[in-house]
Amino acid sequence: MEASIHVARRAALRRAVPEGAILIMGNDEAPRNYADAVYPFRQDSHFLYFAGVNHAGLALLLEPDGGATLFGPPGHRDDLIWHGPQPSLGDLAAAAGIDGHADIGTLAERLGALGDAGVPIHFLPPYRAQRRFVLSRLLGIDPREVAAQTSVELVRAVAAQRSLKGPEEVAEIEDALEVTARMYRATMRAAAPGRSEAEIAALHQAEALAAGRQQAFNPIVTVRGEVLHNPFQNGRLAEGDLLLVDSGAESPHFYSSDITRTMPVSGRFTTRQRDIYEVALAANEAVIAAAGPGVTNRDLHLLAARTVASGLRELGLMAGAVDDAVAAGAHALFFPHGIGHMLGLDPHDMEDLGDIVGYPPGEERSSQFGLAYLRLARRLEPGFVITVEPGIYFIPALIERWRTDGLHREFIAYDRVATYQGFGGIRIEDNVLITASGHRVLGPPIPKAAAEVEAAMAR
Ligand SMILES: [Mn+2]
Repeated sequence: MEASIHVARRAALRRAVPEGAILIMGNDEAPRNYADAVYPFRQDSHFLYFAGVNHAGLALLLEPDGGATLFGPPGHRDDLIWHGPQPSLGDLAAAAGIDGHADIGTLAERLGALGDAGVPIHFLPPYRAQRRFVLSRLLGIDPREVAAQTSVELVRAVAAQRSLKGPEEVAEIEDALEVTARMYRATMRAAAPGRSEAEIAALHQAEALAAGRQQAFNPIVTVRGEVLHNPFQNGRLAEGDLLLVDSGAESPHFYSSDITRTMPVSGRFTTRQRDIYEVALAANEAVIAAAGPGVTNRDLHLLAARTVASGLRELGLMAGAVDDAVAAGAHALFFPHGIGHMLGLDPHDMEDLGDIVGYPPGEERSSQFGLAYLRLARRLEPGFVITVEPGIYFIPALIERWRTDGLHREFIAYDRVATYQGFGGIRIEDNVLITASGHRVLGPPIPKAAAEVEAAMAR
């Protein structure tokens, strides 16, 4: 990205937080088992947003006088041998439009001098343990006090700024979605009885790897879609299974995409599968149609819940008045998670900043099962990018627990639900930009209607 973009972002942040110094830490390498064997490096998203530099061990300081300094390791004379020629710290600073740079070994002293002069130092909450200790050392505060001393003013400013995606950010997400669309088409072609989840997961990710892209998060590739965040890929695809895949490639500048599709392993939905699929699809489409500025995401969530409850009622799985069932939370037996979340540099954008991102001041998360998992409830604005991802699941342990506890007996047809044992789960997820006039579904179309999915699987 152009340095001018990062310069403008830093200037906007400075206007929102005019007093004090602002410290934005980059990520360090994370060792797997010893120092030199590391997990794939992922830069801190706030650091990417304000500096755009994809190197480990850096820190950005916005000085009280309006200047900026990039702090980083001075480098070792033998780096050339192990890592090849590297850009200097000055090169990295120049690429980000940052005028000053300094050895990171001097950062603690610099922060100490600011502190002594009574200058407040704003920093964001750490999400890695190692960062907590770095901040503790840099700022001279107890590690247990670091989270409490993070700057609410900075958190609010960063959340407000990063929530509104500029055209260059939307273009990045759509670039990621181009790759993600290829991943899904390849997977729909490949899914078949007898293949392993691991094999399908490998083919799925190969499209991104071959394009030089990382995954935005560990993909879910499972025939047990009712396990919402199933991290395992040790199953085998069998006739009659539904394969649920939830994944997304990253863009060249590390923006996320986040798509879910569910497909019949045999290549054709059974009547029972198609009936449930159509309900999930109706919820996905109703929410997308209603998405726009001024609507709250809580209302979109409840629209999805009503669509699910009404569809399941028609199939004889739920009973009673739909509005009453949704108000009571009975639909959450089948749709226990939220309708979606912000999407940007992170798949769950800025989740490290907490509910300030998804909830307006004074509004807390509901304690009701289901609604409690809604990550984004606030009123939508042009420039937000959100996911729309309703799902319908038959979770044996949850059904058993509710039935034993006698929960919502007036709304759930437990005897009929019992006949769906082993059905699995369906989720259909798209990425949507809120515009001034409504919304735009981002990226190229990815087969979604039941007939489109079947056609993409035809061999
Ligand atoms: Mn998602």
